[in-house]
Formats: sequence, C-alpha cells, structure tokens
Amino acid sequence: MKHPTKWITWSSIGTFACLAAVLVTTPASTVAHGSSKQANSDTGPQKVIFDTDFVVPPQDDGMALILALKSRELQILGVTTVAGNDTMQRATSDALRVLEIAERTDIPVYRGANRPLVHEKTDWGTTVHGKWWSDEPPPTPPGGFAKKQAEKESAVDFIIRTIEANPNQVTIIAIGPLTNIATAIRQEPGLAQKVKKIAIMGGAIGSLPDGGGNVTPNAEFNFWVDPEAAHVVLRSGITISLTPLNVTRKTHFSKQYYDQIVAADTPVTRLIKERMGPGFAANPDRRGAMHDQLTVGSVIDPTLMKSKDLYVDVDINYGPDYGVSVGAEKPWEGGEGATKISVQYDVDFDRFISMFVERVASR
Ligand SMILES: [Ca+2]
Repeated sequence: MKHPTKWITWSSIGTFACLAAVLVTTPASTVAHGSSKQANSDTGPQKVIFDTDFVVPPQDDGMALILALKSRELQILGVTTVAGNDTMQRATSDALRVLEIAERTDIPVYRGANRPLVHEKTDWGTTVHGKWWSDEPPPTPPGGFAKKQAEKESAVDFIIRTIEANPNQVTIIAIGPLTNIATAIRQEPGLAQKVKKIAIMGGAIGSLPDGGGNVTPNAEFNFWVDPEAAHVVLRSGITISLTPLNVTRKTHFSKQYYDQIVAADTPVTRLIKERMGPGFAANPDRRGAMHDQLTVGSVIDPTLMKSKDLYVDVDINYGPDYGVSVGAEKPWEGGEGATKISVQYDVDFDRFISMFVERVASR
C-alpha cells in the first residue's frame, strides 16, 4: 500500500479525526504549567532512549528526532525502532540515514519489533495509514542508505541493558507503538522499577476535549497498532507522561515555520527542504499536527505543558473499541488495573514552536 500522499505520513494521520467530531467536554481541574516532577536539573543532560516508528521528515518521528538531536538537555543513548507508521526495517534504515545526515552516527540504532504483540493484519488495516503489518523491503532513503548499519544487539536487549546499567536515570521517549517497551518490561524482572520515566505519544482521552481517535472513531494510531503493548506499559507502574491527541491537536506546522527553518541552510534543513518543499509549493496553506515533536518538547521543557493525573487504560478486547484509551479521575469497573499517569491536555504552543524552529534551524 502506498500512503495516499507523502503529506499524510508526516503527522501520523488526522483525517479520521477531522471526520469524527467526538468532542466530549468534561470540565478539567486545571493544573498549572510546570507541575511536572521532571524539571531539568543542573546535573547534566537527561539520558534518553528514543523508541520510534521512524520515517524521514516530514513524518513526525523524523522531525522529533531532529529536535532531540539539537537539544543539549537530552543525551540520546540509542535509537530503537519498531513497526508502526511503516515497517521496522524502514524505521531502521531511515533513522540511520537521518543520523548520518545530522552527523550524529555516534548514536547507535537497534532493530526492534517487526510486528505488534497480538494485533494481526486485516483487510481493513491495510487500507488505513501504516505499514506495521508488512515485510516489504525498505525504500532507499534520501541520498541512499547510510553507511553505518544497525547494531547486532536487539532493541529489547539494549533497553534492558541500558536501564540496568543506569537505574532510575533513563527516560524513554516512546513515539511509536509500545511493542519494544512492553516486551522489555515482560522480559526482565524488576525492570519497571528502574525506569525513571516514559514519555509516550499515544492515546486519545474521550473524557477530555478533542479526544476522538485518528485511526478508528476513538482509537489513536500508536495505541491501536499495539493495544496489548500499551496495556502492559500503562499498567507497569512506571512514571508516565502521556501526550495524547487531545494536546497534539493544539499544534500545527505550517509554511511560516518551514520558511524560517530552511532559511538556515544546513544538512538537516536541506533534507527538510527536499522533503517538504514540493508540498508547500503545491499548497502553501497546508498544516500538520506535531504529535511526536510535542512529546520530545515536553521532555525538554515540561513547563510547556498543562497536565493532570488520570487513571488511563487501553481496551484490548477485539471489537469496535480495540485500542481505545480511557482516562478517568477515579478507577472504574473493568479498568481496575489502571494506574494514574500524567496526561497532557494543553500546551503553550507559541513557546513550543519558537523552541522547535530555533533548534531545528541551528547548526
Ligand atoms: Ca511515531
């Protein structure tokens, strides 16, 4: 299956969400900006593992990695790939190529899960966004395949080894289906107690404004691709900050910001120009949500976000709500195993986009 347009791939789809006007507005008890416990310390950069269903920019994982690479607050220990937006093989080769373009081949890439834990390919699934179900070989990235190969160690073994070596010091930025993270948690006894935090782009919370799905009426793509993995991770007890569609829908990337970035003329901005220029030339008014970029931004500077603590669980029963995330202030029947996590519901977009543009354009 080809993506309908390159443009759609840059932001993990929003078409269904546009059609599904599911707006359930429960008054939210406001939590002030900066309520997170993750304020940056002066002790050095945050150690992070970057887990991603990567595709080169303009896809949102590609742009999110560039933001992370350009942020001194983060020390990326490794990139782990997973099937989602495209195949795991494409995630791997595209990530290697973007790191090469960005002259950051010091960062290792580890191949992760080629399939979700349980979710099988269906006739319907192949008609919507994503190639998580495919084994087709990866396309040649812009400028050719990277010289450097992926590491021999698996993504799951790398995650376990790294967390064990740095207990309570490593934040996992998880911006694809959660297959690798769930597998690591299931594999290694006590691992969950040693993870500092997981920042997840995923889910859509129907009890908060703008909580409709973007792949089925109520399911967000990352959680829907691997609902069972999301279920395991959300119930793991690990400190989680969730960036659901509710808040990523408050973001947009448009030509105004594109123009500012490509004016810088660096290897990275030339890639962005090559990949996004034709789209903006054809339609200068196009805009795309910045899903994964916002998760990275929230790790760099938690004060950008407003969050509230909710019990969040994911439906793993195969049916109309497969992969739907549910959030509530109190436990409910059927969701007894849900744990409380920090759910982002608002962002200071002006401050976020200023940071994003400045950093992506930096040398
Ligand atoms: Ca992603």
